[in-house]
Amino acid sequence: MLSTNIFLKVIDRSIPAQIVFEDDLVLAFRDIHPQAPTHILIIPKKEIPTHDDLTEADQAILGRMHWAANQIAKQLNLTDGYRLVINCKDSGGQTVPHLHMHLLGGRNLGWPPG
Ligand code: IU
Repeated sequence: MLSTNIFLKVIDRSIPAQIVFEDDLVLAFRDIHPQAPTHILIIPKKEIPTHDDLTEADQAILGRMHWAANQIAKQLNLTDGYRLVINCKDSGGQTVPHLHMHLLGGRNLGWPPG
């Protein structure tokens, strides 16, 4: 079940977050319940609830989210590799209704995911 959109409060700075990257389209911050030594969430500043809600006009945002992941991985020295994950809606394990990409690294990640 999707909860309320707490990430809007991270964007407007009404709740604190450890921000590691920001530009005009995206914001990235440390996950409060990290699943790996490095666990970052990369979100669009535009309100997009889920991956399923993307439109053709959002392609630049998606591209920027991946570019941010590339830059953050370098910034945080994830030289051995990392994983990018987008959970979509209830069956995909999404709990916060604002599109977000997980960047996980710093340990060997198992496959398949749970
Ligand atoms: P999910 O893909 O929707 O399941 O991921 C949501 C993530 O948001 C999850 O890893 C939470 O730990 C994380 N998170 C957070 O970093 N800060 C918050 O205030 C809340 C959730 I609520």
